Amino acid sequence: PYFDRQWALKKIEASDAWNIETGDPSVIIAVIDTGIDYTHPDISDNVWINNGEDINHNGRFDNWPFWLNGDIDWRDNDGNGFVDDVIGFNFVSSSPTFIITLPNNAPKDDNGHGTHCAGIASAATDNGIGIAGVSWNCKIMAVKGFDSTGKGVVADLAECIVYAADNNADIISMSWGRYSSSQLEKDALDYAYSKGVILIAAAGNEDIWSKFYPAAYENVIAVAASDESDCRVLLSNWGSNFGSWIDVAAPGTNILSLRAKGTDMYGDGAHIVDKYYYIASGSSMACPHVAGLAALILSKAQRDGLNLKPIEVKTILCSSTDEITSTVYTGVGRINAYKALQKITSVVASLDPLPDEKEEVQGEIKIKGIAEGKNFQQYIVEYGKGIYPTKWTKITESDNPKKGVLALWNTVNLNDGAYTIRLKVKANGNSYEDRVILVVDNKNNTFYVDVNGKKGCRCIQTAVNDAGNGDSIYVYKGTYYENLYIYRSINLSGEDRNNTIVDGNLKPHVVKIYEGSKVKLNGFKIVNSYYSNIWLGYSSLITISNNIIYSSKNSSGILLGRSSNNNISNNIISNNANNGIILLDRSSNNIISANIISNNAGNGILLGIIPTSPYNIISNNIISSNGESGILLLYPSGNRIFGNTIFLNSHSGIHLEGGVSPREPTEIFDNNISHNYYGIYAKSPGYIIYHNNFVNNKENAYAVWPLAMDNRWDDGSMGNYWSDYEERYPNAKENNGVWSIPYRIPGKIIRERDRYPLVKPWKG
Ligand SMILES: [Ca+2]
Ligand SMILES: [Ca+2]
Ligand SMILES: [Ca+2]
Ligand SMILES: [Ca+2]
Repeated sequence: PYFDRQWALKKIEASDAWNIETGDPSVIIAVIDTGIDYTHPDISDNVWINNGEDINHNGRFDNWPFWLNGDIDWRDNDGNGFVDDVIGFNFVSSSPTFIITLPNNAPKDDNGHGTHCAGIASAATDNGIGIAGVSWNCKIMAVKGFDSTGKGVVADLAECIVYAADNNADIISMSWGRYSSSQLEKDALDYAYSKGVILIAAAGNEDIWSKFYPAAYENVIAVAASDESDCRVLLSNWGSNFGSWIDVAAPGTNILSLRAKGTDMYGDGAHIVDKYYYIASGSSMACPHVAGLAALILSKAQRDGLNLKPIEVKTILCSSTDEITSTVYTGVGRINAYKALQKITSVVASLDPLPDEKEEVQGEIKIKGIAEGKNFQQYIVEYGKGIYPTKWTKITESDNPKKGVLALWNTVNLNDGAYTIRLKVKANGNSYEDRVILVVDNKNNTFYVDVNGKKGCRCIQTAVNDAGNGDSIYVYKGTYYENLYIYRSINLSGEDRNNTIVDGNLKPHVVKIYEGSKVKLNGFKIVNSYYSNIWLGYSSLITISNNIIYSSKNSSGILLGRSSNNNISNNIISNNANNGIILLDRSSNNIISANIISNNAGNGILLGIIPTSPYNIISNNIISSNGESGILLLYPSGNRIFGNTIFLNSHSGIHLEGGVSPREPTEIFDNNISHNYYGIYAKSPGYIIYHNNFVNNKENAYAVWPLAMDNRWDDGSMGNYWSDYEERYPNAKENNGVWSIPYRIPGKIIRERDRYPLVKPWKG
């Protein structure tokens, strides 16, 4: 009944595929996740049963004690080492409890994620109710490695993998991961792989190039998320990860599947459909589509008398895709079930990994891999320019199967840039393939980008993909609707910062520099991100200069996280929905100078939040008319803030917030601060503030009791200029350029005072 709402199944041509194969109950998909609601009417018939533990022999899991004729007897009846694992097992390390209870290891889904994924792969289908799974009859083994909050630890997950492999799972579906690899987890996966288990995992949703594990291990099929138009998912608030390590894409937006009883993954009630169903998005949902298809492939192969190895299943999956649209690599294409089921045979087309797009290659390259199979006819190795080539050039071909070096490829006389290598294996009258992408960089050169495609390529990201370390990109005037990902050391310049416009189309970021170094970005107008216009994460030695950074919808002009030793200068940063520039999470030793930062709805510059951002220099900026303060400092240590002109900000010129003494004082000097509500609003201790001119602010200074203390308001002999001094201390006498009576900072704290207030404004 819901089939019309399952766009993903139509996209992968599931109906035609089901005319060939609907899945055999002997094929088992282990879903390692938050468990499964095995009572859900749309999956209960497809839940794997461990017959040895089904002690009432009814083919169902009856999760109550044997004395009530259930399956629970607190014994390991089948001797596999696990008690009462009737449909799988709960590996979540249970927290110690003082109430002694008998263990119940049922992998119940208390989160909803696992049931949703299981339904996508193999909901009971054609039973007159609910949704269709990719496979109709294959069994789901419920292996719980994540708790109700979605947290899981590697040790538990490794146990989950080994359990699935030891209990005859054919496929393991893993809709989860993290950005670090683990030897323990890899060993578990290698063990499963050696037993012939097909391993499939989600690529992650952070819209970045970084490897996400377990998807990124070599023996695991990495699945990115695509949308209804067969584009890599890039929405306002998330995007599928990408990169040469991705194998295939599969549908991953607005996927209708099962809702585990009592759960609401997004917690907003809005994604629940008719009580038993749920709409969710992410590469988590893409992954079980591939797992379900792998189950169909195995089922059909079984009927054909074939026992396929994981690498053969992967070959079929990757050789039957439809084209995907993406400016960054998102796998060979989007899976197609119907095409896959027409290509079932025992063939391997597999290329070994080459240096990925973060590295570069030079000279002659050995292309290694495997080209073999039943009724083998021929293999061809070819290359094409770019990440989704339309033209291919043959490197070599052979009528003999081979394992090892398949071809030698000399890149010396090629133009530098990104290339795709494709291995085609012809066997059984069909064609099979694998691809790798790499970047050839034999020389330093400049790539040109032109919106009309006359003087260069049309798309900036294409040039970024082509550029090796040290290369340059020159972008002619025009408006480019792009979201750029920069990860090599390149010099990116626009022809004219008023008219070379990169418009982010309200997608997450316009320019994302993640784990980057020595990137130069200048001469652009960068507008219309959903989050920050420029995002620097874990990056250093980046120079951002002479740009206009304008109108981020929900966040800041420039956001730095964990990024140090960068230089941001001579930019105009205005009209952003939050801060002009924000430094977070140990971003240190950055220089922010000579920018104009105005009309942002939040603060001009925010240095913030524990862990603090130390040792930055903020100098010679013009910071005006921002909706909050000119500069907001939260717990900063050892920063230097000088030479700035700060005026007409709604709250304060400089706002010191956070009641903890810094390890090293931040110095604030030589600034001109005028026409703000507060010139300086001090709500924290330990600053040194001198040689500033506080002129005609509604309140030139205010110290908040009891947090502002031990601030020093002079350099030992000279303090600051306060335009309201004389009206407050009419009897003061001049004494060598300073007034004879200290300037007490307004507020309840008597000790906060400028001992040497200046008679005349300070002039640098
Ligand atoms: Ca039973
Ligand atoms: Ca057992
Ligand atoms: Ca038992
Ligand atoms: Ca180059």
